[in-house]
Amino acid sequence: MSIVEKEGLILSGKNGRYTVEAGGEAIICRSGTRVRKNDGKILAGDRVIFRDNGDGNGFITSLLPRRNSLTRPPVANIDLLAMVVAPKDPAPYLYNIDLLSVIAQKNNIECAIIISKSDLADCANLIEVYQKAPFTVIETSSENGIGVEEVRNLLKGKICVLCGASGVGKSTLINSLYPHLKLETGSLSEKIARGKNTTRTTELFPLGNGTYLADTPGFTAVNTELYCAIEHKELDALFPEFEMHLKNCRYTDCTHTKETECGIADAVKEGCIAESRHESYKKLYLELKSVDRYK
Ligand SMILES: Nc1nc2c(ncn2[C@@H]2O[C@H](COP(=O)(O)OP(=O)(O)OP(=O)(O)O)[C@@H](O)[C@H]2O)c(=O)[nH]1
Ligand SMILES: [Mg+2]
Ligand SMILES: [Zn+2]
Repeated sequence: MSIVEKEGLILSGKNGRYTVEAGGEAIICRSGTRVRKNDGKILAGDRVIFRDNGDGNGFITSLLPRRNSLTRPPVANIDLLAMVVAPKDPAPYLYNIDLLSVIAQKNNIECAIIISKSDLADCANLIEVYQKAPFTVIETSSENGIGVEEVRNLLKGKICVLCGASGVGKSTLINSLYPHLKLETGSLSEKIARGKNTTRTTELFPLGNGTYLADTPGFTAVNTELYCAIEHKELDALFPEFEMHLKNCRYTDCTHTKETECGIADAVKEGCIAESRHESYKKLYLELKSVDRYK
């Protein structure tokens, strides 16, 4: 059998074995240490050149340039980062969502907010916060099917990543979108008892017509591990809703943390910017500033 070089997409990888999709087929590949040494880790979403043995196996010979990549969750070439947040069980911790949105903005990745478990509590407040951001916001419930079609439309033709705290219902939502996947899900009490996520690896599912969706393990905490080297001075540009108000700051070097005559603080008072977003900004600004000092 002749060996051909092909281009493919990494769906998942474990212990040096990667599942590569090419022409609608999944090929199990190993990779040369040279590929990993030169280019770093191979991630789900990476495009690669591989030698197809023709028997379902192959060998990755090179990694093609990336448009973007994240280390947590580890995915490359992302079109859409969909952040899932529930009104309760678990309670929303918006700082983590805002931190993820900043990382997405820095990497030029479109952001959306998916509110899950809308059957459990009123979501009006969460919707308002993120519509002002301004992100696409979709209210969903896997319990009664609300919003599922809207999410399906949002994902169409894109490489998408679902992320959010453990237990918000990412895998359950993927199962209601694409029941054939039958992903493992788990109750909060089971997760707490095991101290573990139900989803433990990041995997990209091919859903046809150029749509790919990654389920990721939920985070219990996102620390400001500087996965994408954000400088505190550029942080205001990574909150898109701040932009039109920056001109109203009295001082050109306004940090929007404590100054008087600050356009951002005024916009919060007027209800144009959500207070929680400004709180996240201030917290992250101080954290990044303390890190920058030691650089
Ligand atoms: N009431 C209600 N419960 C839901 C909904 N979606 C998911 N759940 C429940 O929430 C629990 C957690 O769901 P998972 O889908 O495992 O959550 P996950 O975000 O994938 O969690 P990790 O994989 O640990 O990150 C399960 O018990 C689900 O049945 C929903 O829309 N409404
Ligand atoms: Mg899961
Ligand atoms: Zn200001």
